[in-house]
Amino acid sequence: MNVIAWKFALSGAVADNRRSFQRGRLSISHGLTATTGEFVKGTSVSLLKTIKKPSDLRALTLEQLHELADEIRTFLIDNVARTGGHLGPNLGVVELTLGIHRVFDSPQDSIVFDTGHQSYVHKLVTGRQNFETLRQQGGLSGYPDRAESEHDVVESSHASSSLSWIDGISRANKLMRNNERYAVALVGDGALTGGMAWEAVNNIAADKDRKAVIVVNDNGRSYAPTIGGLANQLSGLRQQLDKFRTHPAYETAMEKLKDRLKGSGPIGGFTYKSLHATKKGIKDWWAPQGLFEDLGLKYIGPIDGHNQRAVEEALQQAKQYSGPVLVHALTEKGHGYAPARADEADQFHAVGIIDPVTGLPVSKSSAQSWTSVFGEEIAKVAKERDDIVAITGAMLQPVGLKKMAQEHPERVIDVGIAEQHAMTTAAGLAFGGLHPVVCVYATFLNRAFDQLLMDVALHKAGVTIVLDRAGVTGPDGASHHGMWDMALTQIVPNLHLAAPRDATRLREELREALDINDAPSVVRFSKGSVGEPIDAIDRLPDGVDVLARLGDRAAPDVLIVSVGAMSELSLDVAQRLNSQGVSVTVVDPRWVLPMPKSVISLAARHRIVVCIEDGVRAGGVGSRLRTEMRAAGVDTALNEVGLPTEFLAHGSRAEVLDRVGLTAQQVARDTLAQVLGTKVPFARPLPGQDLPTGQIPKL
Ligand SMILES: Cc1ncc(C[n+]2csc(CCOP(=O)(O)OP(=O)(O)O)c2C)c(N)n1
Repeated sequence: MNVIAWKFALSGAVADNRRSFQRGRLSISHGLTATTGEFVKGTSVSLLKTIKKPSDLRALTLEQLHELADEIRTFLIDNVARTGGHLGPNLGVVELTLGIHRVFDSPQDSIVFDTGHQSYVHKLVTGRQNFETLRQQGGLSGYPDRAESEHDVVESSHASSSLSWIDGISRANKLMRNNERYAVALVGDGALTGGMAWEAVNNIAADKDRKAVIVVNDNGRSYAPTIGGLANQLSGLRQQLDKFRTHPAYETAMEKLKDRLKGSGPIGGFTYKSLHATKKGIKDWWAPQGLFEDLGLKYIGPIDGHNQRAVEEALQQAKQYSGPVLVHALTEKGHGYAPARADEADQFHAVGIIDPVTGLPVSKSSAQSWTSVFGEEIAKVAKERDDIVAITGAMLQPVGLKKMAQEHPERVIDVGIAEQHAMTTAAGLAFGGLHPVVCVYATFLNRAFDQLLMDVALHKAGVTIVLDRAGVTGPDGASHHGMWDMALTQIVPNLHLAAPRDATRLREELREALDINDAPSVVRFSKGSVGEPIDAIDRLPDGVDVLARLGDRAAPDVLIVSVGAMSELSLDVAQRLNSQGVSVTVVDPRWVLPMPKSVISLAARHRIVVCIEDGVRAGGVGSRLRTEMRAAGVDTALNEVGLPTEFLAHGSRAEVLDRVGLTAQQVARDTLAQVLGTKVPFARPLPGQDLPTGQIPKL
């Protein structure tokens, strides 16, 4: 029999959640003491299998709910270990998700998951229990997805937006007279560090008639511990929780007393005010309710987010309150799974394929990642230059800043999930004489575009922006491909943009970027392993690398302009074309902005230019090259090869590239047809050759 033994160390922080029971060969103990258990595959999710829709949850007893929560954790560990995914966050929201679905009525009530990486439990109780192909092409998305279920509302997965969503939904419900409908957001303490969340709270709180419920899933962590003033206050609170327990009876008694005193004349009113002040004083000392109540938002909590009864009582209370309300739940990321709890870095925020027993990766790639090349180099430069400071938006380790942070902690700044703030604070640091390096995933640059344009570029601030995970990323799907950055940055005056093709060029171009002190410089690179070095056969005086010259050098046909990580594919295309008698030059501009002059003059000497990039075609490098060529009077045909303006669903990087035709075979085929004059754009005819007779599309 296939037996998997797991160590469950259910180290719930809260004493009154302590329970221990034996079911089959699964032994789980919730509480302060860690225990171990064994799990027999296939026997442990029988109750979960009976849950087809949220209303099925309402028939369960509290004991059954506990059992279901354990089954869900078992299911998640077993399945996510095989596919990879966001394990820690989902283990932490089991009780909260069950509670929300029992108290509220989705899809009449809208449930919005901030960021959406913690929606696996929601998927399980809304009819989606096939996790075998999670995040794979054709399988379930790793985030909410409207195409999958009517219970999914928001699929954008860029953090801190959920409160704006429920502000809009609850306002619409009111205006449309859907007065019975609630809008509920589940938002992490990490996501609450984003400015958008506070803009939304300011609006939600202003309207007392809204049925808007904010459930804060406070686990003290983003990837790493959440930073900032709010986080410090919440962290102090967690330490106090064992001493001070909230109890709904406390609230109820206070409410009753309040009504009696208020209704009993001036003395009663005075006594109420004093009592109320005392209550607020005690609570404010250890709870952040003042923060929210000062904005006019009703605050409930803090509650133990792993105590099913407490969760549901708080949510019921929130539902009955006639106005916007915030429920503050304390949880643990990775709750119930010892390897996740023991993982200091990020408590299994996201894992690859792991051994469920040990939590260790099944196969450890020895290949070096782009991120680690950057991480090593920035740490080296930081040793050489005191003016280098790095900024991260709650992703210190994922963007490779760990080494620099260990060596120069004072020069690595985590600003929280606050990319807009990161960019402008960088402008301020540059003004103060430093050279800031803002490190974000390429997709999150979108958040900070105005700040890049108006605060950094307009003020000629020497800020370097390092974009990790640029291009097609794969399993995280539409919201996570880094495909917009090159189109966005094209329109920023004076911006310098580098797209290194390998580790050597990344180190080199990073250093070049750090020497630009009067304009923004961007260095963008892909996800995953960096691959073998691709050496140039020649470097032109303006820094452009020639990677290949194949065929007749006196009469070159095709100029391939390869952007960043597309060089391997570009060289493959060149070989395929050359085997058909086409002569090809392949160049890597290294810096695509400003566009090097040598690329324009090379374009003039070829019959067709093919620009290959893994960014969106519209407004991308190819389209910029066309503009620059035309401005220089060069009318050589140009084909922009890149990504369509579409939201590309999840799959592996290779599968997604194949879907959009970004393969060597397809590009070579198209280019050959263009050279032969059977596909537009037609290559310039050879001297003495007739104009192409290929089909011109009918418009
Ligand atoms: C705008 C934006 N920046 C960065 C990220 C990357 N990211 C995904 S989850 C996460 C941490 C979220 O922490 P929290 O909201 O507390 O949720 P938890 O994972 O703790 O459940 C970050 C930084 C993102 N999704 N969106």
